[in-house]
Amino acid sequence: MKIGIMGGTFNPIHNGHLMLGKYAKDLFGLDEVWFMPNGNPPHKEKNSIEISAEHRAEMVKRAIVCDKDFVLQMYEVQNTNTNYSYLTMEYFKEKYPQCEFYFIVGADSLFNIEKWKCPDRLFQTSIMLAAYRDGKNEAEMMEQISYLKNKYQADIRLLQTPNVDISSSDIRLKLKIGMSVEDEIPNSVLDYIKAKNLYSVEFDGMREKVKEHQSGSRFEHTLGVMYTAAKLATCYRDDVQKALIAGLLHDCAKGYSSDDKIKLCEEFGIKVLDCERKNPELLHAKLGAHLAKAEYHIEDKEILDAIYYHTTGRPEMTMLDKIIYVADYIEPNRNQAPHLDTIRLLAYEDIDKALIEILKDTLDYLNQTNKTIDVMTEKTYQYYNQEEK
Ligand code: DGI
Ligand code: FE
Ligand code: FE
Repeated sequence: MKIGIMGGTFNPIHNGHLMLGKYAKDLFGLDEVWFMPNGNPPHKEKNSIEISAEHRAEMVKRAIVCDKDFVLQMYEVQNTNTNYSYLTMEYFKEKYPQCEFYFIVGADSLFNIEKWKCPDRLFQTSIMLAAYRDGKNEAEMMEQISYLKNKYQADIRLLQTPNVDISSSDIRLKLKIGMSVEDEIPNSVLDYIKAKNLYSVEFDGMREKVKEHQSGSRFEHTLGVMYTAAKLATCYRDDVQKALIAGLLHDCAKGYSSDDKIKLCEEFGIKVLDCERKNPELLHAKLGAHLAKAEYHIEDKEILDAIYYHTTGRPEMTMLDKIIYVADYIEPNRNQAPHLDTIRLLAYEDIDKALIEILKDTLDYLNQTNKTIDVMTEKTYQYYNQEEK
């Protein structure tokens, strides 16, 4: 019998894992693939919501009913002190001496496998299948494989898979915000997550309140900004929770008519500039910051400022200001603006450069459409363009 071993946290299991199992099975003629959730992962991700091994295993169980050759292997869940792969595999080897084991790892693992405990003993128990996605550093991978082969007499083979961009951490973020993950995990898993209320987070009723005040597509945009802001905050080590809340509330005043925006601003003592009177739409940012405080009880100045300046930016923006400004422009539902592909990549490499590109394109757009330019938009552009030089 040829047995594939897919170990992992499976927090939660997703279609990428299932596809990997299927490719391993088909390409290497495996008789079974054992999906093996780990009990207590040795290198646990910070801030990830704690989900018990039992829940993770139950999700795996529900996900793998799609294939009769997929098996839930509970060994590491039940043996909480035996999480080292080499020990698990030595145990299987002894218990099932007639079986040949194929240990499936992602490309990342191939590069840090020497940091695992006793990689030499792991290599002795199993053939390694290294998952490889099209177009990703093939040369580096081949080099690493031949290095490991020479050093450990390891049997390592490439497992070529299509490029699916699904990750458990991304799914957890989407579930937290309340975004759809239907294309990323099986329905059976999603039903379980909903029934047990795993991963979801309460935003103190703010999410529902914003939803009431926004059209369907505007609310989708709001969720997209939350999602992108959280990813940018993670990338730049900023506060993810603040980014989520600022994203949630940034357009909370968008729904009012132009007249109401002016009226409300006057009522709340928010000064209305000339250019804002001509383009009352601009006021939703200032009004939004006011409502965030008055109606949503947000006291945090950083969050309120990020909302206040989200349309025009300002000189000396905080990281949160930049995150909301950029996320607003690049969130997944946006598709009109020019250079979106470039700016989306740039945002995670150098947020200031992304900021300048967005300001530049916004000013171009405003000039082309003969719209009045807010002094603050102009100032922001001057400031950052100057900084760059
Ligand atoms: O509220 P959103 O549509 O999600 O995004 P936003 O708050 O950035 O507003 C975008 C609009 O604001 C976009 O059409 C460009 C416009 N805008 C940005 N800066 C200025 C501006 N409009 C005018 N008239 N003047 C500006 O300086
Ligand atoms: Fe806005
Ligand atoms: Fe917006």
